[in-house]
This record gives sequence, structure tokens and C-alpha cells, in this order.
Amino acid sequence: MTTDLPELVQQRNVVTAIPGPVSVELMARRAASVSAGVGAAHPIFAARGGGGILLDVDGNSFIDMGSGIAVTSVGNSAPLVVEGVQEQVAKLTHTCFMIAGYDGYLDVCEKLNELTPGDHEKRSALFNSGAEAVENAIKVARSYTGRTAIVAFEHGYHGRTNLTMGLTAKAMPFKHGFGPFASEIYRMSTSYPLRDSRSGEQAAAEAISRMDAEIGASDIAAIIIEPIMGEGGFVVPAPGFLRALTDYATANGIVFIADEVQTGFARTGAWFASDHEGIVPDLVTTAKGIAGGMPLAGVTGRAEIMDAVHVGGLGGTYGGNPVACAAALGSIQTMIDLDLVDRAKQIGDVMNRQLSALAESTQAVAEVRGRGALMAIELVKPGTLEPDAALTKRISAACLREGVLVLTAGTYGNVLRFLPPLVIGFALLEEALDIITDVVKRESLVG
Ligand code: PLZ
Repeated sequence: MTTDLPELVQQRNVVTAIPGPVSVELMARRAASVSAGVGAAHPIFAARGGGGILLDVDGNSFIDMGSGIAVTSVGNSAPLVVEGVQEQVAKLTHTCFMIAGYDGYLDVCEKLNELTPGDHEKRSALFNSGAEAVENAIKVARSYTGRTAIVAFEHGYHGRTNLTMGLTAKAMPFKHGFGPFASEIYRMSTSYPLRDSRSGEQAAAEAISRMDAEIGASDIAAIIIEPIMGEGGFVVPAPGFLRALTDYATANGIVFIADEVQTGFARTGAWFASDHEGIVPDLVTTAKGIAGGMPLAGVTGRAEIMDAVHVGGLGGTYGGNPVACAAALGSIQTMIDLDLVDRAKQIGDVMNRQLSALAESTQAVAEVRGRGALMAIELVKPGTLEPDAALTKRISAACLREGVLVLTAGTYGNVLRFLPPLVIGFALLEEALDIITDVVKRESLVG
């Protein structure tokens, strides 16, 4: 079916109606074979990807502004990832690290210990998904502190397992009908500068006074937060918010967990988003961008916390699988070789410039925000802060028809987020932003 597809070239090229006939056929098979519970943001099927392009089964080339939700930061099928995986898969596919070790696992842990914020002694453990990393970070924090309460935040997202659904703020589609959720989870308000106009310190003071009053600091095992809320709509907290929370955690023996599953690995123009705020989390969870598309996740943190767990308390059959580790080493090496941290900054500058110009020209864009190659616009009914989710959906569909793949986000479904591969060419990036600009202007007039 995909054998007569064109070669992958770094060019946008829409050759059929979207979705094309082959995708339409596959969508029908999907409906008959895949649970309806698995959503489909775009009605297309992918055949190939690389650089800034995703080629679909109908031969349409889309500019990829999503990277599979911040995963293929080094691009799809990046050469060092492919090479590492091919070599490894031919040698050893699996032993279970707890049964017989292999050095790729150690290499990844050493890299995590080196690259995550802070130069204290660290340990890591590897898992399969972001949610699993978060679950394990909570296990470690409870084991270390001997406490149970966990503090999470409004607009936060941490996964779809029972514990991580409980930590996640948004009901639809993530939690609706799936309860009851794990106990001892407390949700505090965050800092959302567009909507609460408080300083970081003010927002933190409210959260802290509620933690003291409603839980009691000495019963809190962990505070978990994304340094930039990802699924929540790329909400960047006001300066000082995260610092005040880490200070409170340190003063009260609470484990501070930065969930960097979406923001980590060069995405924001730093190795980790915590670096921008100068905070040093006790534990960091990672996944997505770490392994160029192979399933791998990690928990990294202070040696005394990570080592507090009894032997055998952490693990899983596949966690840190050798092939996924080889992919991670290829992905991390690519980030270093191509200086993708700096490239993410440059991509951020380009996006910020073009999206800010767009915001100047239409009242439907309430804010441009984000850091580096993690940038978003929040869409509202002009002249108000009322979220416009319908407009957001229309824009996303229209962009796709014009050959630009964008993602939506936000607690109110009214955020367009942009997460291009960090290896995207600048001409392609600017072309995508031009199309996004035109589509937003056009669609916001439809209203
Ligand atoms: N923590 C901060 O962003 C995953 C979810 C997509 P998994 N975000 C994308 C969807 O609709 O399921 C995420 C995240 C943060 C944890 C997770 C969970 O990572 O690898 O999806 O389990």
C-alpha cells in the first residue's frame, strides 16, 4: 500500500484532499478494529517521517509542528537512533535488567545523572512511559519520607494510569468515568499569569498556605509539578513561583518532583525547563524526547532519596529495554552533536516573533507563551478571556488541509501548541508559521 510513495523531501506538498483516499480506508478499518476510546486528533495515517516532515499514506507531506507530542525532537528516524536500534536489536533484544544487566542501561542512567539539574550525587531508574515514571517517582518519595500526601496542581497532566489520572487535573477526556482515583492527592492552584494576574510569589503563597492548612507540611511526601504545564496549555508560571515551592519543599522535608516528561531534553532551549528557573528538583521524571520515539522513561534524583527504596521495590519487565536504551543514546548524542539546546532557542525566537505579530493583528489570540521550541497561542472570544475551543479545532483542521500538522492543548481546549522537531529547517518552520498565521486570521473571522 505504501510502496509507491514518493521519497521523503523537506517540502510541504498536499496532493490529495485531506484525509486522502488511503487514509479514509484505514480510518474505516480503525473504526472496525480499534477501541473507540483511543482518540484521533487527525484523520491521517503516517508512512514515513524525518527532519521537519511527516509523509502520509496518500503521499501528502505535512510540516510537522508536533513531533508526536514532543517525542521526535531529533526528528523521526534520526540516523543515530536508527543505527543504535539496528545494531542493538541484532545483538540482544531483552533480558530484563533485573535478571541480567547490560551496559546500555547504565549509559542512559549516567547521562540522565549528568544532564538533569544540579551537580549533587544522583541515581536513576528506567521505565516504559511517562506515567510509569511519575508513578515510580511517587513511590520513591513515599518510601523515602514515610509520608503519604501528594500535592499536584490545577492544569497539571501526569498520565492515564490510576495514580496519574488522580494527579491529572482535566476531567474530559482523561478522567471522566474512570474513578475512583487514588487517595491522598491534593490539588493546589497554580500560577497562570494570563488568567490570574498574580506574581509568582503571590500564587505560591496561596498554595503554601493551603498546604499548611489543609494537609500539614509534615504529612506531605511530595510536590509534583510540570515546570511548564504541557497538556494544560503550555502555561508558564510567573517568575518565582517554582522557586518558592522548592524552598517550601526543602524547608519541610518534602520531595520536590519536576515532571519534565514533555519539557525535558532540549525542548525548551535548556536541557530541562527547571534550568530556566534555576531550581534543582529532588527528582525529575523524563520520557518522550529522551529516546527519539522508542518507549523509554526515567526517574532521576538525589542518591539518598533514590536509594532509600528497599531492594526489588522498583522495576518492571521491560523498563530500560536494551533497544530503547540504544535509541536514547543515539537521541542524546544527536542533541549534543547538533547543539539542539541552542537550536531550540533559535526556533523559539522565530516562533515568538511570528506568533507575536499574529497576536498583534487579531484579538482572538490572547497570549503567545512558552519557551524555546515549546510555544503556544491561547485562543479566546475577541475582547474577552472566554476560551474558544471551537475556533481552536477549526484552525487545527484547516492547518492540516494546508499541510501543517499542529496540536491542540489546554484545560479549556483553546490552546494551539507548537512542538516542531528541533532539526526542522528554518525555511520550513517559517512556512508553517505563515500558514498558521493566515489560517488563524481567516478562521477567527468566521466566528
Ligand atoms: N507527564 C508532563 O506530558 C504525556 C499525553 C498524550 P506517557 N503527555 C502526552 C495523551 O493524550 O495520552 C505526559 C506528560 C507529562 C506525564 C505524561 C505521561 O506520559 O508516556 O503518555 O505515559
